[in-house]
Amino acid sequence: MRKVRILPSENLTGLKQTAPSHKAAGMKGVTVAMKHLSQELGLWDGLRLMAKVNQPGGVDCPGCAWPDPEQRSRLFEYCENGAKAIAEEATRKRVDAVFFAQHSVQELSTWSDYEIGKSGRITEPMYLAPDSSHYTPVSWDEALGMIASHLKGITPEKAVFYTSGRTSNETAYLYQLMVRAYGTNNMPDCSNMCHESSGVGLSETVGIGKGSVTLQDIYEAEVIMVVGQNPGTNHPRMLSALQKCKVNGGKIIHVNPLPEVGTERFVDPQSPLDILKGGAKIADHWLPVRINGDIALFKLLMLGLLEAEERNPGHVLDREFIEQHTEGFDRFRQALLQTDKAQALKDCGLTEAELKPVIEALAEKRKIIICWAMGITQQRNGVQNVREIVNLLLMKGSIGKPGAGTCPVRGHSNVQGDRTMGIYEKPAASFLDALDRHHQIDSPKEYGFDTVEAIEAMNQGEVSFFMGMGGNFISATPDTQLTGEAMQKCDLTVQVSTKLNRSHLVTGKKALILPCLGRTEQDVQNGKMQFQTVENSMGVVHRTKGSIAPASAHLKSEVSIVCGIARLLIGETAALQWSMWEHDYDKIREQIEAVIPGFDDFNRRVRNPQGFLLPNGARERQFNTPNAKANFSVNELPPVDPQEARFVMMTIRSHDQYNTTIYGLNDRYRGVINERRVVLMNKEDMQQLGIKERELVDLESIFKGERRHAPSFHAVPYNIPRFCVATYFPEANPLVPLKSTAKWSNTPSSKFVEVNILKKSI
Ligand SMILES: Nc1nc2c(c(=O)[nH]1)N[C@H]1C(S)=C(S)[C@@H](COP(=O)(O)OP(=O)(O)OC[C@H]3O[C@@H](n4cnc5c(=O)[nH]c(N)nc54)[C@H](O)[C@@H]3O)O[C@H]1N2
Ligand SMILES: Nc1nc2c(c(=O)[nH]1)N[C@H]1C(S)=C(S)[C@@H](COP(=O)(O)OP(=O)(O)OC[C@H]3O[C@@H](n4cnc5c(=O)[nH]c(N)nc54)[C@H](O)[C@@H]3O)O[C@H]1N2
Ligand SMILES: [Mo]
Repeated sequence: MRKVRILPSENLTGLKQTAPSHKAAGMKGVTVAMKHLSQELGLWDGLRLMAKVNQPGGVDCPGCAWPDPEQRSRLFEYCENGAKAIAEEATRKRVDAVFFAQHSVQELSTWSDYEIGKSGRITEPMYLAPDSSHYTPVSWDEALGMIASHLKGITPEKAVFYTSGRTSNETAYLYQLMVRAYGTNNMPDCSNMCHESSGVGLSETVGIGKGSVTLQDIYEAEVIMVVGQNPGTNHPRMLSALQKCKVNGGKIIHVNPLPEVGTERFVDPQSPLDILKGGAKIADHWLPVRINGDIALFKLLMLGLLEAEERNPGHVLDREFIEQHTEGFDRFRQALLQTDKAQALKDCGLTEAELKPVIEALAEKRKIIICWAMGITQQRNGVQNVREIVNLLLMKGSIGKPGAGTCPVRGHSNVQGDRTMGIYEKPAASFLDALDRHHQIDSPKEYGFDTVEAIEAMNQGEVSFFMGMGGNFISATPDTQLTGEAMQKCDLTVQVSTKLNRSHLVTGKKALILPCLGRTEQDVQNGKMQFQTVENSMGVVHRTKGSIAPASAHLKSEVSIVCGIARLLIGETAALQWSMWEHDYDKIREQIEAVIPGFDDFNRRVRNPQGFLLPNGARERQFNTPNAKANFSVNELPPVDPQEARFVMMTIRSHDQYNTTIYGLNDRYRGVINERRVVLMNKEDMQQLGIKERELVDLESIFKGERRHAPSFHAVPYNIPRFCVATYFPEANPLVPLKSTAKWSNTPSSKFVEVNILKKSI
C-alpha cells in the first residue's frame, strides 16, 4: 500500500511578530497586492488582468461573494485579497507530467499546504493506479471512460459528488442534473460547512434561505451590526460599503471576540484624500463577546428593547409589522422575559455599560441590518444564533423595507448560485418535479449525504466513489486523520481542480486529477468564446468571462468535463443534449430558465452589464413559510463555558489564505508574521498556565471523552476574551471533532472546539 501523510505538515516556519494593525487596506494593501501579482505572473500582465476584474463583461473575482457596486471605480474594483486570489490562479508555475514523475505522492504529502499550493497549475489529466507511487498522464477519453464505467458498476448510493462554491451556475446545473439522472442526491457541498445554519434558520423564520438586503440597503441603513465576521480580510470590499453607510449617518456595531482591524479603521486605497487622512473609523461600538456568547448578547439587547418600549410605548417596537406580518411574538416575549440576566451577562462576557449605547442605537432606529458569517454559523447552536438575529430584526420591523434586513455574508463567490441550481443533498420536491418533467428523468426522492454524513459513510466503507467539483475536501473538513482514512477506503476518487492540493494526495485506491479552466481564462467551445454566470451574496445574477489564455492547451472547462462524463454515463436523449450544451452555454441557460423560478429571459437579462436580481420574498414582506408569516422563535441560552476542557477554540482564517489555499505566511493585521502554527491566547490565561510569549505548546481537543492531538503551536498573547483561544484552519482541523455539529444544519462547530493547552514536556 502507498503510505501517505494525511495530516498537514507540523514543521514550523519561524514566527516573527509585529504590533497588530489598526488600519485596513490603504497603500500597504496595494503594495502587497502588487507583490503577489508580480511573483505569480509578472506585474504588467497582473495589472492588465486585474483591470478586468469585477468590471461589466469581465471576470467575477473568485475571492468572495460580495456584490459589485453599480458605480464601479473606473479602473480597479477589487481588493488586496482579490488580487491574491487572481494571482494564485493566473500563476505561471506549472504542475505537469514531469513534476509528477519527479515527486511521489508520498513525498508530496509531507509538504506543507503552502508548498503544495504554490507548485502551480495542473496542466493535464493524471492517474494514480492502485499501489503505484506516482501519478502518470492519462488521456481525457481514458479518464472520463474510467469514471463512467466505475459508476455503472456500482449502485448510485455508493457514489458521492462534492461541490465547492466556485463552480458556475452552468456547471452546477449540469452537474446536479447528471448526478440525479444517475440516481443519487449524495451531493454534499462546502455550504454544509459554511452558511448551512443560515439557510436553515432563515428558511423557517422568513421563508427564504438567503439574505434580504441589496447593496443600496447597506448604504441606507441607520444601524448595521457585523457579527462573527472579519470583513477586513474576508470581504474587504464590504468596508467601502460600510464606509458609505457611515457617511450617510449610519452606525456600525461590531460583535466579535477579536478587535478585527477592518472594522476599526479603513483606508480606501482608491481615495488619495482618505490615504492622507489615515482613513475612517468604521465601528462605532465593538462588543468583544465571548466565543458563542451571541445568543446571550442578543437576548440582553432584545430585553433592553422591551424595556425601552415600556418607557416609550409605540416608539421602539414596530407593532404594526409584528401584528400584520409575524407570528409567535407573545410566546417569544414571555420566554425572553424569563432570561436569567446575570447568567446571560456572564455568558456574553460584556457589561451593562457596554450594552447600553448599543441598545439605545437599536431602540431609536428602524432601519437595521445584521450581517454575519462563520462566527455565527459554525456553532452547535448556529441555527438558533440565526433565529435570534431574525427575532431582533422582526421586533424592529427591520426586514422587507429599504435599509433593513438580513445579510448572511457568503463565502465562495458562487456558493449561493450553486444552491439555486440544485446543488443540495435535500432537494425540494417542487424542484425535482420541475427537473424530472423538463428532462424526462426520474430523480431519486430520498435525501442524500451532507458533508459530515458523507465522511461517516465513507468511513463505514459504504462509499466506493468520490468526486470533488473543485475544493479540497480533505483539508476543509473536520478531523483530518479520520476523514483521510475514510477517503482511502474509496475505490476511485476524482478531483476536478485548478491547483494541486492535499485532496490529490490522500486518495482512494485509484485516483484521477482532472485539470480545469479557471475563472480568469478564456473558455472557447466550438470556436466560440463562452461566458458563465454566478449569483452573488445579494442574489444578483451576472456574467463572468475569462480573458487570458488557458494555463495549458489540455485543460477542459468544468462544463465540458461534466458533459463528457454524462454522455458516457447517462447518454444523449431529446431532453438531455449534453453535446449541444457543451458547445453553447446559452443552451444550458435555456434549461435553467425552464426549470428554476426567477430566470425568465435569462440569456437576454444576463447580458445587461449589471445582471439581474432574483426574486426574494422576504425583501417584499412575502414570507414563504407554511403560515405565510415571519416567525418569532424561542431559543435557549446555550453552554458557553467549556464542559470537558479548559478553553474554547475558534478556528479562523489568516489574512493570507483562501480557505485551504495558503497565499503566504503572514497574518499582517494581527501582527503574526511568517508562521501559521500559532494559538492566540489571553495574556492572563498564559500567565495562569505559566506559558511564556511564543512558547511552543501542544493542543488537545476533547469531545465526548474522545481526545485529539495536534503538536507545536506558538502561544501568542492577544486581545481575546479569557478562556477563548484562536488557531488557523486547516492546521487546526485535526482537532475539530466530526460529530460536534450544529443541530438541524449539521455544520461542524469549527468555532467551538474545547481544548487544553499543554506545555511541552522537556
Ligand atoms: N481572503 C479571504 N477571503 C475569504 C475567505 C478566505 O479564506 N480568505 N473565505 C471565504 C469563505 S468560504 C467564507 S465562508 C468567508 C468567511 O468569512 P469570516 O466568517 O469572516 O471568516 P473567519 O475567519 O472564519 O472569521 C470568523 C470571524 O468570527 C469571529 N468569531 C468566532 N467565533 C465567534 C463567536 O462565537 N461570536 C462572534 N460574534 N464572533 C466569532 C472570529 O473572531 C472571526 O473574526 O470568507 C470568504 N472570503
Ligand atoms: N476548521 C475550519 N474548517 C473550515 C472552515 C473554518 O472556518 N474552520 N471553513 C469552512 C468553509 S466556510 C468552507 S466554504 C470550506 C471550504 O472548502 P472547499 O471549498 O472544499 O475548499 P477550498 O480551500 O476553497 O478549495 C480550494 C481548491 O479548489 C480548487 N479550485 C480553485 N478554483 C477552482 C475552479 O475554478 N474550479 C475547480 N474545479 N477547482 C478550483 C483548487 O484546486 C484549490 O486547491 O472549508 C470549511 N472548513
Ligand atoms: Mo465558506
